[in-house]
Amino acid sequence: MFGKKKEDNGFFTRLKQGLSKTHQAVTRKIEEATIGRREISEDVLDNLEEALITSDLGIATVDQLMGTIRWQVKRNELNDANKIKISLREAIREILVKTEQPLEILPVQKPFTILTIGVNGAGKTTTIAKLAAIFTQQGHSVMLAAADTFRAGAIEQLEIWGERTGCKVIKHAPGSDPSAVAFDALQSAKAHSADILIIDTAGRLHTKAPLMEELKKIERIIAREHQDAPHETLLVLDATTGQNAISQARIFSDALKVTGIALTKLDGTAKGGVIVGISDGLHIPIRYIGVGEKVEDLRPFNAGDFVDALFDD
Ligand SMILES: Nc1nc2c(ncn2[C@@H]2O[C@H](COP(=O)(O)OP(=O)(O)OP(=O)(O)O)[C@@H](O)[C@H]2O)c(=O)[nH]1
Ligand SMILES: [Mg+2]
Repeated sequence: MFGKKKEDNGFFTRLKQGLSKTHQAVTRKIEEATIGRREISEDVLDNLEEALITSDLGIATVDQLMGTIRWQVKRNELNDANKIKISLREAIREILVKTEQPLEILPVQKPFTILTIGVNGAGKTTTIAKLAAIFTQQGHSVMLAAADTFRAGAIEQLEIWGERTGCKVIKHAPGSDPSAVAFDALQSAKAHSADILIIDTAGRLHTKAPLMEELKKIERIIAREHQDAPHETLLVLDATTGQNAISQARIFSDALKVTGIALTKLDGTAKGGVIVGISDGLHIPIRYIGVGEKVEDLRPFNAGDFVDALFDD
């Protein structure tokens, strides 16, 4: 196992460092609730339940996990409080593994088109830059569409990343129609035979209906102009927003066909447990996780590594 981690260019170490606050929040509380108790009393179970709720796992998920624990206690399969951590770890791994579905760049008619959406500041543009670097390294040609025409400086921000990653950026003037940018970018990517087109969009509150309509329009235009596109609608969620990330995901996926999630900013937050609630409650593949601001800090989501980083000391 160590060999695998070593080959990982230190990402496992960064993942572990990034998750250290969540690790502390989750495991310390579980340990406080369980370690040194010989019997599993109602008290221990109540404390454990509270520990999980305050670790941002979400009520429904905690109910389910506690149901399993209580069942195991009842059947005498769990007769030692110290074993609770092991049982929880396995139950959490089982939840996470269901949404471990890395994004595959399918051999579709070019370009494979990725529409990126999410609330303000979630990490969309940074994630696009990181993806551009990953895909370019894999030998794909990548183009970017600056369809965030709303926020001042958004186009320049994407252009800087385009320069750094060597990807062409298609843009219009600030304030222009984002779906027109998406349309042009698609034509240009086809003309250049680009493998992948990634479309940046303006951050929007999921509660603002006209802005959601604007996103739907982009989705419609891409679908009309290109077969089976968008091939991926990637919702970027900020882990530091905790349970709010789950309600964002519900509202965005009511409006658009969200096919994948990138969960950013898992570093520096104690709310990383939210990934379990996202996995359990939404059934949308978690494609990537972000544990830092650097390009190499975005990685395909791997449930096993995540659980190891979360529980191991
Ligand atoms: N620590 C940390 N910071 C991140 C991560 N991902 C993004 N950020 C930071 O979050 C901030 C916002 O990122 P952006 O990519 O501009 O977010 P956005 O969703 O495009 O924002 P808008 O365009 O305003 O909607 C930046 O300072 C990023 O460096 C991450 O995984 N970890
Ligand atoms: Mg942005």
